[in-house]
Amino acid sequence: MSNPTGSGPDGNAAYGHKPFKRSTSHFADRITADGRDGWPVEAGRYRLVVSRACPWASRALVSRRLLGLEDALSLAVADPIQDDRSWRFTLDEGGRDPVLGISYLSEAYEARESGYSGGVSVPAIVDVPSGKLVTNDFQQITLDFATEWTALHRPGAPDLYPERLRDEIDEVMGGIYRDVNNGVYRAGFASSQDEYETAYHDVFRRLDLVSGRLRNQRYLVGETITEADIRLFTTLVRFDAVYHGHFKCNRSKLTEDPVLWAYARDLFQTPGFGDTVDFDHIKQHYYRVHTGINPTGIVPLGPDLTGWRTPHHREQLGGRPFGDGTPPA
Ligand SMILES: N[C@@H](CCC(=O)N[C@@H](CS)C(=O)NCC(=O)O)C(=O)O
Repeated sequence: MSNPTGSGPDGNAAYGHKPFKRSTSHFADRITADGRDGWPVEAGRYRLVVSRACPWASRALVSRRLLGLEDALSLAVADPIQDDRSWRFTLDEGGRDPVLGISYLSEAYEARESGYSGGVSVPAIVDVPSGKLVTNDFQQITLDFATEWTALHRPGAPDLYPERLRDEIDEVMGGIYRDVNNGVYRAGFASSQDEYETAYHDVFRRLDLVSGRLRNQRYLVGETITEADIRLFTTLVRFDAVYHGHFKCNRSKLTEDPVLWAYARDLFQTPGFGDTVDFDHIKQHYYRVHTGINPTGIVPLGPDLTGWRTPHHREQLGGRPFGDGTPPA
């Protein structure tokens, strides 16, 4: 398939000699308890559209599971391979999302803004009655799940963004976003040697720092799982499968850092994390869609995934994964 996402924020647009730059989200309305942007939190009203390949969308998948929002917020899963009209619902019967009745996510963008010609990205939340896109603001969506959707949380839902820890969580997430979540993309889509090397060093400098931080504490901030862990997890779980080879972040594999590998396994084995991961979708997307960096479209068979289920022993560090709450079913 040739360059289906040439103009997308996550596509092959980096070829030229411009540094890779992630576009800012175009639709940043918020769904809030008081509905101040015109979108009140309401059970059954909205549909979350994701690709299981996408790390930014996967944050929303994990957070939705941990908070027990599945009944309140339904889910559409796009085909991991976009075509020239971007994300599509070819996994559904008749190639149509059964709730929204559309074949392409771009139809919800068009319903929101007629003549829209910008990028179409996941995660996206669509208003079911009107079919309009509400938001594709991946940085805000999960924070709002944690703080605005509270009336619809399951009993025992954890507090993923505790007020007293927000400054620390924001600071940790800031470094992780810049150097790791987005750093791997800067390395992978670099169009010059210098740009690649800078990104490569950023990735591993930050991972080394994070590994040091996690040596004696089970989670990134405080004693419990927070938004910061979700955001680090979605990159770590893709690391050996795609970022190490495809994005050339190959100083070391996740499995070669005993601390980070145990931390990632701990989360993977926690209900709400590993059960949202689809390694096949991940590999199909990256290796087949980014034809600029993998022109043959050949999808590697490895790595061996059996290690993800092996004991991690991180419970010895203490910590209370869900605080006073409970794991999701
Ligand atoms: N919404 C954000 C980030 C989310 C994002 O980049 N998602 C990717 C998938 S991982 C995407 O949908 N890219 C559009 C495309 O590939 O066509 C953005 O605009 O940069």
